[in-house]
Amino acid sequence: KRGAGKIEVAEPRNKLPCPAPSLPTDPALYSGPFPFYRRPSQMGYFSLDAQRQYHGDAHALRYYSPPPTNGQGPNFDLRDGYPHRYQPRDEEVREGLDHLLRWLLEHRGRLEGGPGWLAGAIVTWRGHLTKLLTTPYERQEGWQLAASRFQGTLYLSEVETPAARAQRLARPPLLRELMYMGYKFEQYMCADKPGGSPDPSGEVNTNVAFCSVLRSRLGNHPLLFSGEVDCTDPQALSPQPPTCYVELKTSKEMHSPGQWRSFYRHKLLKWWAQSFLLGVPNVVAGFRNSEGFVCSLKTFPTMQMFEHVRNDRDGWNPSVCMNFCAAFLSFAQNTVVQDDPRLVHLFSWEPGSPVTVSVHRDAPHAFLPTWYVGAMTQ
Ligand code: 0WD
Ligand code: CA
Repeated sequence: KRGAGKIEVAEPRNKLPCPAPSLPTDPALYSGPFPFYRRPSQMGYFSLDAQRQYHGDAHALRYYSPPPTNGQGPNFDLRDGYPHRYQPRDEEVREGLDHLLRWLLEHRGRLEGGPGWLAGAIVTWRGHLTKLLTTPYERQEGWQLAASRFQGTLYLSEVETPAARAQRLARPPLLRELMYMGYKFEQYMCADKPGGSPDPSGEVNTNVAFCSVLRSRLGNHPLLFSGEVDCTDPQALSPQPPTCYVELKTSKEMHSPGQWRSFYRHKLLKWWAQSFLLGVPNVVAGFRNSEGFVCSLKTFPTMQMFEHVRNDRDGWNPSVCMNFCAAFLSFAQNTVVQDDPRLVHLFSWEPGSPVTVSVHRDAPHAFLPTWYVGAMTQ
């Protein structure tokens, strides 16, 4: 039996219309004790090359290579190479879960967890779970998650909202350059070989990615998810993935206590959610000045991020994030009852409202590809 969520869904009463089920997102409703979250273990990995082609290897994994700490700090020009040495990924291509499904297809015969483990699991991208974790505190951007049940497994795949699409198509030039600068920072901090040196003279190609595939469990929900990993630290004290992984971020230099407070309340929440889910122990931030140069670095241990908001009335709470995510997963498990890869329950959320559901069949919302469904049915 699937676990019942903490959230009461109104029961249909005789002769009264049945209200459509929905899930509230107010933080106050989710402030119980921290739920069980299994230490994520890596089940495998894959790489996407410069043409965004899948490879079942780790060739795209890069190695953490920070600048020497001899007196002066770094001086990374994040705008260097823009736009001439920039190959951005084609964002019109809707990949859905495809790369993760290919990995799953190729490894389904030798998954740990025993026979039937996959049938009880939820399969998704880490980035989708990050959005669920931050939902109780999000005031700007809504989301849509498409869900299908197939051979027992619940698959969750994000759908770009019309508002997000409009924003992307109208992305101001300065924001485009800012996106480039985040990837450029990775290039300054990573080498292609362990012990090697970064080479910032090359192109920045955002098709290239190394993705880790992990197993975990939130409450009674077994999880199989994949997330993009920036680099591994060859000198990590615990060399076993995911604890050797490092997440790289850039942020605006801060000059006042108010700016730090706002950074802890908003940015650190997103950084925590993303890295905690995958078990990445450290986030290394490069702080850029108004000219786009990184002149200082700071390491934020994932498990210490909450300390910056623990005593802040307007801060965030990891328990709220995880309890809401668990409640959403229960809500989704209880809503998507029919096992049918062509049936989609679309969960939609906008800030200030509860999560609502609509039901669809086939295009444009169905996302499990026929090559996957066919091969799994053999
Ligand atoms: O098709 C899409 N709209 C998306 C594709 C949305 C989100 C992710 N993806 C892809 C990513 O490219 C990646 O290959 O899915 C894969 C796994 O992503 P994830 O780890 O689950 O996603 P998330 O945690 O949101 O992002 C991790 C990194 C980002 O790092 P930062 O430091 O910015 O959080 O994946 C990259 C980015 O480097 N990334 C993307 N790269 C190219 N295009 C995109 C994107 N749309 N989104 C995230
Ligand atoms: Ca990053």
